[in-house]
This record gives sequence, structure tokens and C-alpha cells, in this order.
Amino acid sequence: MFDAYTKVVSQADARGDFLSSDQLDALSRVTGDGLKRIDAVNRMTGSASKIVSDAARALFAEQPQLIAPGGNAYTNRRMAACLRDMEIILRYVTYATFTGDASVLNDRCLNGLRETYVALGTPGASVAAGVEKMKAAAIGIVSDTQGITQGDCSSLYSEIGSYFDLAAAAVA
Ligand code: PEB
Repeated sequence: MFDAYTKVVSQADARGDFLSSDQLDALSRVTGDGLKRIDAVNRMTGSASKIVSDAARALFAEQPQLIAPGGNAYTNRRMAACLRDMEIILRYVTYATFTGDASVLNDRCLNGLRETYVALGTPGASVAAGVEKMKAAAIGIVSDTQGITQGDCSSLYSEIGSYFDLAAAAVA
């Protein structure tokens, strides 16, 4: 598991190089945006259950076969597993956002997830659709301008979006 700093250090060390000025510039942007990053994580964490439940509701409205008898989220046990899976993925997205690096998400959550869903008979494309709905909900909450000092967070939004996209692509 890396963060934005250790990733760069590990790559430089593998080549036996000092850190380049481009790398230092990029890391200095990460540091400069550090408080925005923490605010974003704080908001996603505080609204996690809303992000998950709104996304799940939208997913089931769009794909009602999932909750119909025989569907992959039919019965309380499967519904609970589905909501739990969405919450796990969101939690790892918050970790990636916090560290500024996708490796924790890749290594501990997405690695082998597609194969797990294939083995379970859970439709990966539906999970991916749920993840994309969480992305919209999370970015909506993170970008709410109420009650926060305003600044340019566009690169942070696209970075957060890229973690959700990564998760969706890993299971689709
Ligand atoms: C991944 N999900 C399920 C299982 C596992 C995961 C390992 C099997 C064991 C269990 O049921 O608990 N676990 C999960 C995860 C990590 C992990 C992400 C990462 C670290 O450790 N059903 C739907 C939707 C979708 C869904 C499309 C969006 O209709 C999910 C939610 N996951 C779902 C369901 C099950 C499951 C298990 C329904 C239960 C499948 C079954 O037993 O039939």
C-alpha cells in the first residue's frame, strides 16, 4: 500500500534516482491541496450511508429485476450483502482519496473482485452501475459549497471520480 509520497519514492528508488523537480512539483500540489482532500474525505465519510442508500435506490429503480424474486439482491440476506459491498467500495475510495493513491483500493478491494462476482453469479455490470451512482452522489456532496471555504477543487473532483471509475471498471 502506497500513498502519493511513498509511491514516488519507491519508483525513484527502483531507478536509483533522486526525486525529479516534476515529481516534487506534483507532490507539492498534493500537499497544497491537503486540507481540501481531508474535507472531501470527511464529507464522504459522514454521508456514507446516504451515498450508499441513494445509489442503491437508484440502481434498483433502474434494474428492478435485481430485487424481484430470483434477483441478485432478492431476500434480505442478498440485499444486505449488496449494500455492504457498496459501502466497502466507498470506504476504499475514501482511503484512496485520503492517501492520494489508488493502490490501497486496488490491492485490498478490487484485486480479484471480478472473479468473486463471477463465482457468486452476481452481475458485475450492475455493481458497476451502483458504483457510478455512488460517484455522482459523493461528488455532489463533496462539491456542496455550503459551509466551507471556497476554492478550486476541480482536480480533486476528477481524482475522486477516477477512483470510482477504477472500481466500476474492475467489476463491469
Ligand atoms: C465482496 N460480495 C459477496 C461476497 C463477497 C463479496 C466476498 C460473498 C460472501 C458474502 O456474501 O459475504 N467482500 C465484498 C467486497 C470485499 C469483500 C467488495 C472487498 C474487500 O471482502 N447484489 C446485487 C447488486 C450487488 C450485489 C448488483 C451492488 O444484486 C452484491 C450490490 N454481493 C452481492 C450479493 C452477494 C454478495 C456477496 C447479493 C451475496 C451473493 C449470494 O450469496 O448469492
